[in-house]
Amino acid sequence: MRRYSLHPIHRYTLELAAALALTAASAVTAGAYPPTPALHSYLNAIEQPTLAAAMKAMPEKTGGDTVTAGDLEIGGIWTRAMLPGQPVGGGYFTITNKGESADRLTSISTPDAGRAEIHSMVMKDNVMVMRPVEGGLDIPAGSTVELKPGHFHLMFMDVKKPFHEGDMIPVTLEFEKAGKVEIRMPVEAANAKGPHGSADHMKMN
Ligand SMILES: [Cu+2]
Repeated sequence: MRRYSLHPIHRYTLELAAALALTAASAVTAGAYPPTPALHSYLNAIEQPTLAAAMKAMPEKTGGDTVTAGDLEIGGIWTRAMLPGQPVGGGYFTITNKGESADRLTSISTPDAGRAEIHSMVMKDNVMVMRPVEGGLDIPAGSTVELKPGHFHLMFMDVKKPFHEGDMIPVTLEFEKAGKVEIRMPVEAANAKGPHGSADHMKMN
């Protein structure tokens, strides 16, 4: 007989509680419609400790999803909230090339910005300035390339609506070999230094 650490019915309750909490939270945040009476009675039926346990059991997210495309693994994905009227912003992630041949990130697009470029930081007259990376960003075989503040980064320009903390920005990356890869960038606080849950992020708090 198989032993469960939690009786199946309790596990189900936990999952249900978590799902309902998320549904209720997004319904309230979206403001599109109020939580339905049925949802209310479900929530009332769930004991507070159960709900708290369910919330606690959910894993901490670090920079959204990790996306695999061929030999490439993209993780630590994040972007930053913008101030009202700020038309540009950076995008960050880490690309690991587990393959035997180099690839190259050639273009970026998102419905949330008019334009997106890959930038590097270079010294010019003793000042660090941003520059578009000509011909794309090389991802050498067996290496990891980090896009982070002060280094390589994506630059979103002509942003239609300032990115808001908690939003997800859909971005299409295009690689020479791996082709088109869809990622979702979680929007962190305007003063964040790294993806949620990372050491850099912790230092800020
Ligand atoms: Cu830039």
